Amino acid sequence: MGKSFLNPPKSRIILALDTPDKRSSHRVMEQCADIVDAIKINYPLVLTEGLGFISELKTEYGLPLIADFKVADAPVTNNRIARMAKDAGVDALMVHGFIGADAIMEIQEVAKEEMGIFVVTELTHPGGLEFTRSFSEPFARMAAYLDCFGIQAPGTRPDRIQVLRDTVGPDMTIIACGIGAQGGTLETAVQAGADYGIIGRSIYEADNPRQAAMDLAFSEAFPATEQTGNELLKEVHVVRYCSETDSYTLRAEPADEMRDQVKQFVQYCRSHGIGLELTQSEGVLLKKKRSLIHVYTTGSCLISNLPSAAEGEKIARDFMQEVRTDMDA
Ligand code: BMP
Repeated sequence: MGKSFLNPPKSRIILALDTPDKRSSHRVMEQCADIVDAIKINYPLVLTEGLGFISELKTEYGLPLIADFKVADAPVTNNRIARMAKDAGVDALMVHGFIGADAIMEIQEVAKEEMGIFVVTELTHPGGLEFTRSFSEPFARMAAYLDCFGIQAPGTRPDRIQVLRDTVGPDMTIIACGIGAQGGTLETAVQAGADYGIIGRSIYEADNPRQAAMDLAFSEAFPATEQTGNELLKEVHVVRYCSETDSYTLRAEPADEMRDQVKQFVQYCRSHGIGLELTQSEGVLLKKKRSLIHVYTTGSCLISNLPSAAEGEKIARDFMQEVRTDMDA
């Protein structure tokens, strides 16, 4: 495997810093720099603030920086763009796959060992299905053959991430766009084979970008139970954030010593007509304020319709306490 141009994944968030200007960018970065793994910067911000802002961000926050310039031109122009990006201190440059192997190799010549190349494969929006879908596997195969640092994949389509991971093998870095505002989730993207998720609006448009980044971070990095530390819950993590309804879905696993009690509780609810009975294997559905807890017969819980991850964690804890009290009685 070649040089890595990014830090090892922690939160697995690459922040799409698509903020309108320097001031708003610094406001978000000051809150999130210690949570996100890297920054991705796109044309609008660079066109507003200039390439010098890339160096400023790098000096200020010390994070790897990806330039999402989706380079897609004749080699003479691609090379100039790549050189300017490299001189500005960019760590990795995004280029379109459709420019072909020779053009990508020329960009690699410019980048040398100082800048990684991410090849864009399949776009996340519905139009991405029209054309890019048909070519995403050949693009990925080409990127692997040319030994590029990584590929972009659609976080909105985990099944496609899986196909692309199978195509490039285990070592290439996959960054998945479309997490959060476009409907993808970091958990499913990572499970499908992505290394990092690119998240923009769900963080920088949030009232509290820091909290949003913490909530969206990959659960292994910031497990909610680590913060609450209690013997009722083994694990709580966000599995989905819906930007349209601004609501969260969490999965909660009872502590090992609680699991049998939760299983018994499901049977108790079913035999006493409590909650909404689902089929035998699916457990019971319980309404808690404006949220729903789906308690599976295995004891696992899926809590949906939540205004925040913190609220979900509280509901999970209260629920486990209720189970313990009822089952002990
Ligand atoms: P947001 O999380 O706000 O949807 O931002 C996604 C970012 O990823 C944007 O910078 C966008 O240009 C980029 N992106 C994308 O959304 N879909 C793609 O297929 C490729 C992208 O680079």
